[in-house]
Amino acid sequence: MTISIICTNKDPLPWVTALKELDSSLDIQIWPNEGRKTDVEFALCWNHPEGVLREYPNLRCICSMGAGIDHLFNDAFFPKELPVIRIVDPLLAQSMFEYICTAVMYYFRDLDIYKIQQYQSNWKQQPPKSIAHTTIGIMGLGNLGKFSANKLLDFGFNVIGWSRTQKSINGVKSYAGDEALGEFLSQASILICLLPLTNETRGILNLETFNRLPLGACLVNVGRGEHLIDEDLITALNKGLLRGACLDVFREEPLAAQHPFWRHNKILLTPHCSSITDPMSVAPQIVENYRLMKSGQPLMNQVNPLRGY
Ligand code: NDP
Ligand code: OXD
Repeated sequence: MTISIICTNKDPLPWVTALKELDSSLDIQIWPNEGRKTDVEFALCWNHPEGVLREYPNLRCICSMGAGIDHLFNDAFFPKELPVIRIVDPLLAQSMFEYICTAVMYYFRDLDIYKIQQYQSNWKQQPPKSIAHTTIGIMGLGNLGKFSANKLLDFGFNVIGWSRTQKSINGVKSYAGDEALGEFLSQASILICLLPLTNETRGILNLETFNRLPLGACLVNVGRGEHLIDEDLITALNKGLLRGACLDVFREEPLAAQHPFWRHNKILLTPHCSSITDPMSVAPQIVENYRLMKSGQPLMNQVNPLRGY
């Protein structure tokens, strides 16, 4: 029985080390240099080449190396009959919160405005704001969104969240479903996208959405690049509908050198680094799932293929 690590833009070696440290008897191979493809029963994947998973006739389980699984379902030849599992990890949630908190504070303390003033040698104090009167709207109250919502609440922000189903999180007003989206958006002066990419959420960050936010709201997109309509963001920023956007994810990664986001003075961008899976932290859940698979027991963190997340 072999575990194959199939990834194109991640270094597989730290994953091999972390897994072997837990169980030195594991047979771990790295795509495309596995011995016999017929031995592979468990695939650990990140941006695998399209169709490659069809080369393993005895594959029994596919595990994402991150929280998101859209990179798997993007493959037109994905073996839909196999169970898919993903990463749910407290360190990933903490790291995502650190990024979101930094972005929120950047806008809350007007650092974007002071940066522009600095280039103009403009010594001007912005009016102070109250944390309790600043509303942070989080789209997606799952593993990552809920964690950040609770932490931002501890800072004193007014936190509201939007999800598919109603949530009960102490202190966080929950909005659910398409019919509640407008009411949710109308209050969010900083909007954070932590949704998974599905047919329902693709393109959700569009001009109509931006028009429903309070005038001059800020956007933080840490979900996926395809949540955002790029041209609509530029329009909203240029018209002043939005004050600024902090983007960590893009339709095409790495972002092409000629993309207008690089040079837009109201955009702060980072290279998909808001929360990077730590192999040491997640190796125990992967090994545990591998054992569960071998013994035919229910897997942890299994994705619902019908929902798409
Ligand atoms: P979860 O599956 O735990 O949570 C997803 C949340 O989104 C749930 O609350 C779900 O609602 C909600 N949701 C899904 N579809 C809809 C919809 N149509 N309308 C409203 N709400 C919806 O995911 P995680 O929190 O673990 O991760 C979220 C995403 O964050 C990942 O899929 C990935 O894209 C991104 N990510 C980005 C990283 C980065 O470095 N930039 C790192 C890690 C993750 P409900 O609870 O009701 O089902
Ligand atoms: C993830 C990611 O989904 O890194 O974990 O984007």
